[in-house]
Amino acid sequence: MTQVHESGAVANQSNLGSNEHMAMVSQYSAHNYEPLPVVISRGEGSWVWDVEGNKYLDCLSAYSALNFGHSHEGILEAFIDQARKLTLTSRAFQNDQFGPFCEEITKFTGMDMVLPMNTGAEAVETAIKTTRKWGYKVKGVEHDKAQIICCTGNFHGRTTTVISFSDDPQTKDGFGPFTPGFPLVEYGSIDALQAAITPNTVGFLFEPIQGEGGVVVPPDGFLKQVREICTKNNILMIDDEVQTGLGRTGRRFAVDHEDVKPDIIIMGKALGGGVMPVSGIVASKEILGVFNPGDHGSTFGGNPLACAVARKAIKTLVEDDLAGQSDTKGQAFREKLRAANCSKIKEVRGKGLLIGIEMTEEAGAAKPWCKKLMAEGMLCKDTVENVMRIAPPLNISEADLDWALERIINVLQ
Ligand code: IF1
Repeated sequence: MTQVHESGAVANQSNLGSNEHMAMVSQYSAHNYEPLPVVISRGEGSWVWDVEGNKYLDCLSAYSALNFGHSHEGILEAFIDQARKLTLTSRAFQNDQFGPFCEEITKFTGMDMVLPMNTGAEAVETAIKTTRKWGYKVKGVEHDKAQIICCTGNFHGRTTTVISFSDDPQTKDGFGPFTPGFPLVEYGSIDALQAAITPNTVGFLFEPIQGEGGVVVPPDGFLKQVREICTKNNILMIDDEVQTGLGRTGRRFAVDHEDVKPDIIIMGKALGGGVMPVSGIVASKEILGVFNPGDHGSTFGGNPLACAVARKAIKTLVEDDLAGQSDTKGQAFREKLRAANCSKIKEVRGKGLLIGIEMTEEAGAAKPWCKKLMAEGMLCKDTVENVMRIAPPLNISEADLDWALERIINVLQ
């Protein structure tokens, strides 16, 4: 029997309740996550409904993959239209979405070329392979000696090479041996970066704001100084915008806050419009020119459905000025939250609608507060132990954002 909740949400057709769903997941899925106990069955805009019809405001946006919100009309239309025509050809053949996608995304990013992939980690791996190959073929670094400097507190994905340079024991435990060639420097320290450069250094990989590291914003001017050092030492500035890109921090890309142009921009998450995985890297012709046919690839990379969705996502981002919306709404939210003077909040930080709320010692870990907010109808996630991340869709209404602010203040006071 299908119950209809007062909100008008139609309960899950298969009639299984949340507990039954969670029991199935517990029995049949690896326990590589510990999700909040909410079983979502429908999403629209910034809101989702669970199988019992309860309504929640989504303030995680699938870790910034839902910058356009749930079931965005325009993106769904582009997705369905293309799906009815052509979904996949592999790169063994050409398709009529790939060329326009490449032209539009290179113009959008101000770069010469793109190499499309699917997930963020695949795009990070592609950036690593690109940088190493450029190091050998163009810079002339000794064979198999290339070094890419990375940052403490980094998160760039879960593949074995990418976790090789993580400094979070849990992401490495049990997964060795690891890939060499990734020295770590303190995030935000220009001196540490300068000191780590050797003749074998080919790149510096960084997040312009560290998401999982606790929404850590580097010192003002850091990105400009990184640009100068990379240029001076002929090493590639590799900007991981998988989470911070596409309007999340109040600019097209987080590096735009300092008008800095990296050598490689890594994109993912929201590039897929919230409907499918789309990622890729953009760079100059000199850099992406190192690839010859057969060097690198992917079954789904650059598929016509992904290209159609990504083209619509980029168009929507520009037409709806989602970066501007994110900037304005994020600033207002942080100011109002700071003005509330909640004693349990140590710091409110972030840019645009990538917001971190650091709890005080006595307030303790962030996770219990996320659970309390869930009981109030708002979904968010802790990042490091004591930081709550608030990252709603960029087109969230001011009223809904104020609604979230009210709940946070109520729960924390
Ligand atoms: C999980 C974190 C966020 C990313 C950056 C690359 C990737 C990510 C800056 C890889 C992915 C996701 C992965 C997801 C949770 C989430 C996350 F908590 F893991 F660290 F957002 F902060 N670069 N981040 O943030 O992209 O391969 O996942 O498409 O693994 O639990 P992906």
